[in-house]
Amino acid sequence: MRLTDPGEVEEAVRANVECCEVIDLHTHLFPPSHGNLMLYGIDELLTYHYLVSEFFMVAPMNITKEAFFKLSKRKQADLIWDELFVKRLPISEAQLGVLTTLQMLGLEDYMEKKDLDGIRAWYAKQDIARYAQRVFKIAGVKYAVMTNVPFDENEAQYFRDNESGNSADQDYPIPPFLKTALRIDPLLKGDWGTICKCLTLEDMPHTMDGCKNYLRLWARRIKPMYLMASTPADFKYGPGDQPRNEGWPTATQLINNVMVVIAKELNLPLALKIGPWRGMAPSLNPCGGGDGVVVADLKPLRELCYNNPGVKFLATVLSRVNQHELCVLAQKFRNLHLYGCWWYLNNPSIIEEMTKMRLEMLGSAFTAQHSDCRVLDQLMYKWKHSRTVIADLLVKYYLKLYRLGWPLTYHDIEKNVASLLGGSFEDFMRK
Ligand code: FIX
Ligand code: ZN
Repeated sequence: MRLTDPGEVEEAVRANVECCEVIDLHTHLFPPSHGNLMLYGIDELLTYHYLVSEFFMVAPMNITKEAFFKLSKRKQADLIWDELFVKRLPISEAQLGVLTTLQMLGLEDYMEKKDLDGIRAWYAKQDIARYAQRVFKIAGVKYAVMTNVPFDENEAQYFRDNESGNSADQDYPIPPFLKTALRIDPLLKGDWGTICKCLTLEDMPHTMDGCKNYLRLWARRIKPMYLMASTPADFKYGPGDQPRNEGWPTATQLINNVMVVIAKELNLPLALKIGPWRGMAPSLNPCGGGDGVVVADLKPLRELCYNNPGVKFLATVLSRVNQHELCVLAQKFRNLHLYGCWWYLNNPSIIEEMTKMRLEMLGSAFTAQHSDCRVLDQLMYKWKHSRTVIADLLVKYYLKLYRLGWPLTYHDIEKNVASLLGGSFEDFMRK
């Protein structure tokens, strides 16, 4: 039925953005069956690498990073709680995120008393499998795509025996709310050393063919939704690219002769994550927080899309400066789909700016957000915070349509919101 006044439009938008079951197309979550890899709970929330970095901005100088990283998770969490939540008002996005999470779990009483041990005791009573389901339900996430790194033995061990790729055959089935993605950064890095070590583990020759067989094997094992890789800060593609070591293939050769070939053969999209500067602040590397950002050269993305019309690319770019250029690329190449506000961009003010730009340049043919969660519980706050910004924006955009006299129905809004929060991604994957 047609919506007949601005109030109805606004109500329809807010209700749909709040209730839409989203697809989270990039996270670092794991299922409960993957042991310690699955992070959840208050100590993990407090020691999220975003918060560790913020902690060291204000921590007393006598707490060295070396000493801090030797402490147990619990002790690290105590220090962070004390400096960021007790001594100061927790107003950064990552700090507010912890509070939103506690509120969404109904733990306001503990929060009001700043009772960290009470929160810990609450968590200790949870059954992890049931809790995981509950978090997905509260967050309104239909499924989240994991990041599965075959080059990391800690992770690989959980998939190694699963040649058939049929989750029903596994001792530890992956729950339906988690999907796999095969992460292959060493190829984009031209890191032949790491690749060779892993080829040896699988008894495969140190050749391009060996490398292709390695990816085929891992694709059979984990049945990924897509292949994914992140660029190094000094990424070069094409003529200027040099091998990292004498006798090694270049990143360009690995991309052209292995990555793209396998993506085509297995009909898997390539998700490219462009713009981090890995290990920029090495002393923060132990918590995963040492990475910075660079303004990237997007010519390689253009070349890849242009030269491989038969391969689909998903892309997200870390620098704010690159966002406009990325939108132009997405408008021109129908094999390119943009997703999310990644990492340093996942802040309300920047989500607002980027989503506006994308709506204006791409309509609804993009995916507005992904969470990048490392800790299960973060799904709740990251999606809640994003939904708030997206709803405020969409009210304005749909009201423009309404004021122009376009016949808007509740169903139109429901469909459009679903597109922006995962539907466009699924359409792109199907096309
Ligand atoms: O490369 C990535 O997937 C990044 O998202 C992570 O490495 C990063 O540490 C992160 O957690 C960002 O949110
Ligand atoms: Zn990530």
